[in-house]
Amino acid sequence: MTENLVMKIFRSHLVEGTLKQGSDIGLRVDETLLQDATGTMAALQFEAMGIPKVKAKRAFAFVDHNMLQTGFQNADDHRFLQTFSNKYGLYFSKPGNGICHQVYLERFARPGVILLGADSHTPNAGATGMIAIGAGGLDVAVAMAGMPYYTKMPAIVQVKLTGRLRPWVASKDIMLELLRRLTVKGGVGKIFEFGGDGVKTLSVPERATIANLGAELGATTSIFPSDARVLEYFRLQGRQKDYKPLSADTDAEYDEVIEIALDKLIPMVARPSMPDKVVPVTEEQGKEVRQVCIGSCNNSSYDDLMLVGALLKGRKVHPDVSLTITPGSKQVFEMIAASGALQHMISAGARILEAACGPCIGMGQAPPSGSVSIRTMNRNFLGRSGTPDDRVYLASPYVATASALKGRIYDPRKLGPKPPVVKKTKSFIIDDSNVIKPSAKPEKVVVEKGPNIKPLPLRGELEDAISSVVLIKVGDNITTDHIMPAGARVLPFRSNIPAIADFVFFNIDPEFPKRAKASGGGIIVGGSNYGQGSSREHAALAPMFLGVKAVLAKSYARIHRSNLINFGILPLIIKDQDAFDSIEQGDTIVIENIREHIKIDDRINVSIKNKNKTIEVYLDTNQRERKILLSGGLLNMIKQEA
Ligand code: MIC
Ligand code: SF4
Repeated sequence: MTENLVMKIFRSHLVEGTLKQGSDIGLRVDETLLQDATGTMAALQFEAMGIPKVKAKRAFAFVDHNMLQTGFQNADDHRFLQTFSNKYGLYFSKPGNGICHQVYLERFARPGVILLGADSHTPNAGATGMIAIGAGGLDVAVAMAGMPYYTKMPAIVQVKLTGRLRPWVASKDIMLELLRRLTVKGGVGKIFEFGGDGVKTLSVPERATIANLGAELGATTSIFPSDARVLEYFRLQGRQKDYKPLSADTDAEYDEVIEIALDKLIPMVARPSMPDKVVPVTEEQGKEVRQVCIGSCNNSSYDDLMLVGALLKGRKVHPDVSLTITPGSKQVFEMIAASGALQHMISAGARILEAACGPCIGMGQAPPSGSVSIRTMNRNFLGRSGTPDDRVYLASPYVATASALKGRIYDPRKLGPKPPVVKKTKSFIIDDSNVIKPSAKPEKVVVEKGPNIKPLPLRGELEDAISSVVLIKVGDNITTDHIMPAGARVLPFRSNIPAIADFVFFNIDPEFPKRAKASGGGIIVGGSNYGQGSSREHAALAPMFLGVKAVLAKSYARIHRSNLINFGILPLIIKDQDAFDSIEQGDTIVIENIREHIKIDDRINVSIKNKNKTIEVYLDTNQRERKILLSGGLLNMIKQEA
């Protein structure tokens, strides 16, 4: 039987179900990844399970998001994660060691492995022929405890790449093209497996940029074969022993095939404020630029930054532009310093930031009001930069650097026939001293919890009837950044749900938390692809804390839907447009006999009491999800089962 690559890895990890598209499956998870912004909650949840040591083969915790230390909160979170990791058996990557996805790719990724990470860009590691999936923190905590990851078997789409990229066109442009074609919901319920002749022209860091951006399509993950390019990368990292060849069989079948001719692509940009608003750079050129940010887990590899250094060499950043450069890891930082590229950057006038997420998550470097910021990042959701009326464009390092030099959105092809040639490195600087191994005497380790780390809120069992007011009605493609903003002001409260709850929907409707508290909770109404983007489960936990009982939306993004269920919020689906149109903010929604409905039937009658109207909604859950909902959340269910 011929098999594609995804099937091969899934088959060797399948513990429940059959690999039929749409079926519910359980997968054994080999490794887990936490970062500080989602990891402290996951750590509290793991502790609540009462298990003495992680059972995953390898578990990691990285500090890369909450790096501004304007108060004690973030530093306390770092200490909590470090001592937690020491005690429970996780490898701990210290602040300054780099962005979780870049460090994992450099030092730990291996073909054939399944990684579950509490961050939506976990698929980055798919560049090395492994399955890396982003999930909510609680799902990752459960995997740390040795339990499987449950999901619906996705459709497997082959993305067939042909030819070779032309000069000044980057791997970023391949994904911008896919986002242009498929939109931010085009990948929901799908895995993208890259194949075709063009694959071998792409290095591992280029592949990582692509796999990483698959998150913006809503895909479960993306994967490349493990081939000679992976071996080459592992050699440079001194870990050829981690290599094994792994690819699809010839004539393997896919649920769908998409073709991209690499030599037809041109430099592109995603316009404000959605990653799928993609146009050729030529359509936007000439627009004044006030800020350029190079970095994030999407484009901060050694190759990316060496290129930027070469482009900046002997030139000066435009007087009206603030250019920031964020290396992806300590390794990248050391290498650009040793090679001289860092000096070219500094001398050109760039502002060099520490190896972390930084501007990507609004941790500083908010751009001036209403101005254009070009970023090599993966998300340009309105306000994510920290400036409410930002105009953030996403682009490749070529476009970003050219625009920083010219002060306008600039087509890099006008800089010359070819970009400068960057000398290839013979080996990376290898130093894992910033990754702390778990303690050999865990019983002696005391987990340090500062005053900002508040106990986990839980809800009781699911009630049998809901009578609640519609607190807000929002449109399509609402992101978890809209529901639960990040940034320098809010991120310090990631371990403190009562405090962070005051920021729910802050950028859309700052009165939301007050209203929710005043009416003792309520209902959220959303459009399609509700909850896309970040995996942050705070976008479910904080509404739960405010008493939100249900969301009524046209459709959901995968991770957020699971997070809602994990915290006992009903993710109800409205299929009928008239029904959707008839609900307004302030309406009173009554749902009766919920427990019975969940047990026997997925169709539920909902009455809009003040309008004397009844509409139908659907739950579309599997048995396990129903059990979680009836228990009032996944932690409750695990406790009951124990
Ligand atoms: C993001 O890129 O939005 C984040 C910040 O990395 C999130 C995780 C978080 O909110 O902590 C993600 O992608 O899941
Ligand atoms: Fe960090 Fe940005 Fe990557 Fe999220 S997308 S992990 S915030 S660098």
